[in-house]
Amino acid sequence: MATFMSLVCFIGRSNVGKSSLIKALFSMVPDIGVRVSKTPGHTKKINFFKVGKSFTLVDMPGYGYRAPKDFVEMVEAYLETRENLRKTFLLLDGAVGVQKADMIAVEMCEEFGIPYTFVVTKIDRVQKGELLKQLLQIQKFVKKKTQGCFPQLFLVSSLHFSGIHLLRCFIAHVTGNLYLLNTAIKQQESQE
Ligand SMILES: Nc1nc2c(ncn2[C@@H]2O[C@H](COP(=O)(O)OP(=O)(O)OP(=O)(O)O)[C@@H](O)[C@H]2O)c(=O)[nH]1
Ligand SMILES: [Mg+2]
Repeated sequence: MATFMSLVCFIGRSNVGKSSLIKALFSMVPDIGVRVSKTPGHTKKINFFKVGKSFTLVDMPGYGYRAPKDFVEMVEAYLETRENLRKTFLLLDGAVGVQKADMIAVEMCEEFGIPYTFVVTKIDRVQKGELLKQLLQIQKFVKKKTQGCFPQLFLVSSLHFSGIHLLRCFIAHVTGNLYLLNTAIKQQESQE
């Protein structure tokens, strides 16, 4: 039944790359239809993408610049009541790390005891030294300021598909779908 389907949710500042990440993660599912835009604040509503009968992905509107005015009410009400939410991925831009606006999402997850994980995005755009500096700061933040945050960071570039497969496996794992992912990979390999 749809209401008991596992959910994974993607949240982060406007333009951080939420919709692009969902698109990259599910490039194997051609009709998923995620929309990406150069204009921050593109995703205004909570969007749901059902992945077969296995689970549903939730693309949240961004917060911060050009966020919908009712962001907190809308997202908080949603996250608070979802018992089947397996994981919330909180996206951080690799160039800037944790920003003031991210505290809205961190506090929401901590307050409601929502299991969440940081994903560092757009790593193709950041120089290695700068990225390392941001990663160390994020790790320090996770250790000192959070309780419910998964300690492992995921690094991704949706443009170059870096780190995408590892995150796919993690999502399959947290939603209990590793078997399905393996089957999909084998099917794809046999078609190549
Ligand atoms: N270089 C690079 N650009 C990216 C990457 N991911 C996203 N972008 C670009 O960043 C911009 C915003 O991407 P979206 O995926 O729409 O961001 P969003 O977080 O969904 O934005 P809102 O819906 O407005 O909150 C687009 O121009 C993307 O092409 C990446 O990994 N590398
Ligand atoms: Mg979006």
